[in-house]
Amino acid sequence: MSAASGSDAAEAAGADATNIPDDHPRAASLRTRERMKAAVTAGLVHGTGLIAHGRGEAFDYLLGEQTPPESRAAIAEGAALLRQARQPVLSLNGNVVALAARACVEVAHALPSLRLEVNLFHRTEERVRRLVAAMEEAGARPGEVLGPDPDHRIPGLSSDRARCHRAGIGEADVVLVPLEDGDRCQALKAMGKTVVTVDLNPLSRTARAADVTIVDELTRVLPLLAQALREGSPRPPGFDNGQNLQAVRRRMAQNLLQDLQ
Ligand code: PTJ
Repeated sequence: MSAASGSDAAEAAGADATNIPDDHPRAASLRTRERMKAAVTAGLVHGTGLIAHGRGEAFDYLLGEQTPPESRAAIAEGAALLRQARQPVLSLNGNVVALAARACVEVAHALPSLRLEVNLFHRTEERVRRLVAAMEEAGARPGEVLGPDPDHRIPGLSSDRARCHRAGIGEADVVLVPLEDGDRCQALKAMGKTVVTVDLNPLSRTARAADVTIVDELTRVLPLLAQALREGSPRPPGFDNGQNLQAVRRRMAQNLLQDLQ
């Protein structure tokens, strides 16, 4: 499959791969799984991205598969920080592009100062090129997505994720890093940056280290975030990330304990 085929091709391959009946109670979730599998075949998602996706699904069960009020508050806070930023950046990995390329473009176009940058843990130049092509196929302007030919490093990170662009993550003051793998969040914080993350796991190192953690499913978050960026929603008074995370954990625990119908 050519690099230019991108996530639409992954979607098409996924849709063809299995016949999931519309009336299956988990049809939407099963289709997303097929899309992720196809995105691995298309060279967009790393194999371990499927494991990350499964972990996300498990936490989404605990959340009740809907956006809770705590996440709405975190989205409003994150949007306010991004709007105030001198140089905001949305960091893209394989899972993020496969799940939500168009929604990421929508977020970028809702805040024209925001830069898009592909930054990978399991970096290969081929996968970076494919992900940039998938973003362009989803509506990003040619050259809008940084990623190939990085000219900067995040200090204190030994993984390939350190390789980034000075004009993107390097000089960013606020970085939105969805589906993050932990150590980079701490490295970005050590550089003095403000980190906003989207992570269904409220216990993860990223969730606890970020300035704003949106505990919710990425494809539910991005349209709400784009709307908040466009409308300039007010900042929630006294937002505290630690308290917000605790409230989400409590909500998950209550969901686990409640009697099922
Ligand atoms: O494309 P690469 O090479 O940069 O690799 C990307 C992955 C995702 C493989 C890498 O960053 C990784 O291994 O991440 P982790 O450590 O598994 O963390 C991903 C986090 O995202 C986990 O805490 C999941 O619960 C969460 N997550 C998974 N899917 C979603 C999600 N959060 C929100 N929405 C989702 N759809």
